[in-house]
Amino acid sequence: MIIYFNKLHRQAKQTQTSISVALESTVITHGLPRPQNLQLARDLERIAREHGAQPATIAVLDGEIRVGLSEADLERLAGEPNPRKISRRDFAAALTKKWTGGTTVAGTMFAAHRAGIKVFATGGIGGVHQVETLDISTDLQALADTPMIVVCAGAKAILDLPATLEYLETMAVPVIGYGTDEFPAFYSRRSGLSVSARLDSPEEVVRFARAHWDLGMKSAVLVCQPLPPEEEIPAEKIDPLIEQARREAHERGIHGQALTPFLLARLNELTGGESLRANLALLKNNARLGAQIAVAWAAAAREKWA
Ligand code: PSU
Ligand code: MN
Repeated sequence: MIIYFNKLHRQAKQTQTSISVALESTVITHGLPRPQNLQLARDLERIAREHGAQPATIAVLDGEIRVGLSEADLERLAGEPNPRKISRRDFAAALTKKWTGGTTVAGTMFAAHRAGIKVFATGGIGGVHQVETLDISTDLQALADTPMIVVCAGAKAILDLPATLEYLETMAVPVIGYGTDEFPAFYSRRSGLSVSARLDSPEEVVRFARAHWDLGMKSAVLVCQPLPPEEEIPAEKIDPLIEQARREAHERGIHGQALTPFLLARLNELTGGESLRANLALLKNNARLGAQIAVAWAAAAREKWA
């Protein structure tokens, strides 16, 4: 397997103590419009650094799995005319066919885990879609079998949230409310659904994850942070628009990999850009928390091996 690490991430693998936070790239290639996508990619890296962590944006460029991108790589990815959306099953195709594309939550976890990175920040995870056919994101399976801390703002109401949470329970993935007892619903801070535990600081998250893995668990720890209150879109406003976007996807026969990007883009139109602003704000919020958790993780590791 070919995984190209930049120098810092090679060190990360060797020492296990360097402070890295993984960032996904499907959000750059498929989740956000241009030029906001490139600006966001840069902002997330800057925020991670400002909070003491080394950002590792993960993507596939010309069939090479890259953990840590240069500024030129970011620019290229954000402007790529026909980028692929690369999830776990797609890596062999990406390598042999020399694809360029963004890695999903599941794809990013695959590469980050192999690079020895413990913490990953994203916007929203994929989940169980509300469609007639079976559509369950591989993100859920990746969370089931990859021991990493994943920071998100929950899953958005384009998904079947109760079914998504049931699946995570079946797969033994702890769903942590960060500063909340409720599962956040991406654009909304609340969903009426419970998390499995509440934690209130990066140090608590690290202690929890260590306990989870010391018990021999193989699953991820999913840390769900509600978006900032001033960015929230009330459920009464967003839910009917989500319903409309879903109906349109159905009418136009959009399904599979294309479904999530279509729903995100359509919601942005229907909300006049409000959903995009919320999305950008929560991504930044999560990059900050991811960096803080990575710093706390490294401090705990140093203590252990001192
Ligand atoms: N949620 C978002 N924005 C995104 C995605 C999810 O708010 O861009 C992306 C993530 O990369 C996630 C993927 O892993 O969509 C899920 O796609 P699917 O439902 O096809 O598994
Ligand atoms: Mn799907």
